[in-house]
This record gives sequence, structure tokens and C-alpha cells, in this order.
Amino acid sequence: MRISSNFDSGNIEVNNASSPNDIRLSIKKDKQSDFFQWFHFKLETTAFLSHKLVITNLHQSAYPDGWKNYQAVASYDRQEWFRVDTEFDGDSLVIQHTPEYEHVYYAYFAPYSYERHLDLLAWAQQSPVCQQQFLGETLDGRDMSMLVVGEPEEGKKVIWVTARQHPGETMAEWFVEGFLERLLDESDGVARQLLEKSVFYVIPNMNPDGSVRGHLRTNAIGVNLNREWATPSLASSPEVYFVKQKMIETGVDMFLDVHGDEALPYNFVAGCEGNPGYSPRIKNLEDKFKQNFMLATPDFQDSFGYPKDKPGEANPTVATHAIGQHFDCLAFTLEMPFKDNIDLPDSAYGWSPARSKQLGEDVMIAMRAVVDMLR
Ligand code: GEM
Ligand code: ZN
Repeated sequence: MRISSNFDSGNIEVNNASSPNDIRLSIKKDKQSDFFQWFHFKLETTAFLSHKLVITNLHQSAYPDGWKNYQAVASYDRQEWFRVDTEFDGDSLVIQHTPEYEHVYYAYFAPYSYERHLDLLAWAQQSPVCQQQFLGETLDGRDMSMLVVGEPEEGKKVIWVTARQHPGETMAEWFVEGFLERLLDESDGVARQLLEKSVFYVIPNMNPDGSVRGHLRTNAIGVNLNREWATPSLASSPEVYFVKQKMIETGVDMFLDVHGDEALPYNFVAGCEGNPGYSPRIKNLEDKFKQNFMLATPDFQDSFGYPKDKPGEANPTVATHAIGQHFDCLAFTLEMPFKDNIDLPDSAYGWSPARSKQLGEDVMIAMRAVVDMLR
């Protein structure tokens, strides 16, 4: 029996793998950080034998509530990621699984590899309405890549979408894949009308270094990018520095920052109610967007989410708050669940790449409902 994780987004510590019925594992912290929660590893073993994999020390993980009613995902072909029997006892996550093949992968959520990221960029730039732009280099020397969709023109609204500031939240890049597939679909009327009225700036992966490193929440030097938006720096957060610099160049009429949430079994958004500049205009835009997003799909809801920030008490280092305030624009953090949408559960797959992609398509209905009133 052998457990490995030396691959793109791999993360596990093997403490004891001598018996299939008591495999002891733990999760490595993000580099120079105390955050840990993302795991992704491969088991090579005897097929059709019952295995018990125990991931320990999770009471110290970033979001211990994320393990309650959570089911790990597994895959044989690295394409289909299905849920496996998982229990949490308050500190250890116990995965019971009888693999059907000798090689099987386990992960916190379906991984989105760096190669798939590069493939997405390469595919998108072939569209006549899409251009790929290099914004700058990350600390590990990877490209910060942006896709411009539509022709920038006077009078068009400027809509920004960023994803995966937190690299372990891979559902965010699956969402962007679905979003782009619809936006670049020349037969889709909603996409075509949006592109007549607006130009899109899309960052499919805000944190390529943390993604490859198998981090949950930080970049190559343990910095949480979603606390860098007030004063980003080339030394600590070049990812945010380059993107914010570009936003100042283009302006922003609407901003969506796509994430995943460890604990809440829902899709939801968090807005700018705590910003000093929050106004009835922005509240009206937020409400109209959410109403139309709920009409577009039962997978989105607005009853459960983060506690509302008190007036003037929004954290100004958070992307949505910083950009919403700076540009006086509609700005949302969009959250998808690592678990499932409890209102519409799927016992085999839970929340999944396919459902993340579908939500990325559905969000366009909400964008269409507000695009004419963004300014
Ligand atoms: C969250 S967003 C910050 C909290 N926002 C509000 N409005 N309470 C973060 O960065 O902690 C997004 C995430 O991590 O998924
Ligand atoms: Zn996040």
C-alpha cells in the first residue's frame, strides 16, 4: 500500500499506512501559515478491500465546522469525483471506502489543475471576442493571466470577475469555466446581449502558486490575498497588486469575487452593507441581482449566508469591500459549498464541478437583470 501527494495541488502527511484498516493521515499547513484544510492525495492498494483512512488533528484546521456532515470526494479517472462515506468525530475525519481499482485519489473538493487552468486560457483566447493578457508574475514565477471578453468601448459597462483567491476553493475556477463557456457561446442570446452592453475582465485563478502548492487559503509565502486589497504589495501580494492596478485602469461597474465556503451548505453572496459608501442605490442593485439569481436557479438562495456587516464596519482589506467602496459599484463575494446545497442535495456527488459550472452560467441571468442600471 502506498500514499502519495507529490503532484499538482497534492497535500497530505502520512503518519501510518501499515494497515488498510487504520491509515493515519494529517494535512500540511499552507507554507508560512497556520491555515490547513485542503487535502488531495493518491492511494495505491489492493482493490475490493475495505479501507479506513483517518485524517487527524482537524480541531485545529481553518474551519472545523467544515467537517460536520462533510463527505470527502474520490476519483479513479481524475475526471469524475464522487462522494465517499465520511464521518467526523470532532477531531478526526474517517473515510470508509472499498476502492474498485488499485489506484484511487481522494480530495477535499474536485481539484482544478494548473494544466486545466492553462487549457482554459488557451481555449478562451481562440474566441473572436476574447483576448488573453499577462498582468505580471507571481512569487513562484507563474503568470497572472486575465481574459478580456468583449470590445472595450465608451458607454459599455465594465464587469470584473475574479476567482480562487483562496486556492483550495477550486469550485471557484469550475464556476469560471462554466461562466466563460456561456459568455463565449455565440449562439447564446443572454451572452450576446451582455457583450453588446458590457466588457468583461476575468481572472480565472487569482492564486496559481497556492493552487499548485496544495494550499487552502494563501499564496506562496502564506499571505491571505483576500486581506490585501487595501494596500497590496509586489513583495507580499503581487497577485492582488497587478489586478487592482488593472481595475484602476479600466474602472469597475460591477465586481464578482468567487469563493467556496467550508461550513455553510448553500450558495450565497456577501455584499457591501458595511461599507462607508453603501447607499440605497447599491442596496437596490444588490436586491435586484439576488432576486433574479434566485429566479434563474433554485441552487441560489439569500436566506442563509455570512452575518451582515454593521454600517461602516466592513473589513476594507477584503476584495469585495475594497472594490465596492473604491468604485462605488455593485460588488459581491459569491460562495459555493464544499459540502452540498442542502436545499437540493445530490447524494452521489454533493456540490460538484458540474453544478459549479452551471451556476457560472446561471449568474449571467442576474447580470443581465442589472446591467442597464449599474450606473
Ligand atoms: C470570505 S469573505 C470575507 C467575509 N465577508 C463578509 N461579508 N462577511 C473571506 O475571505 O474570509 C470569503 C471566503 O473566504 O470564502
Ligand atoms: Zn475564499
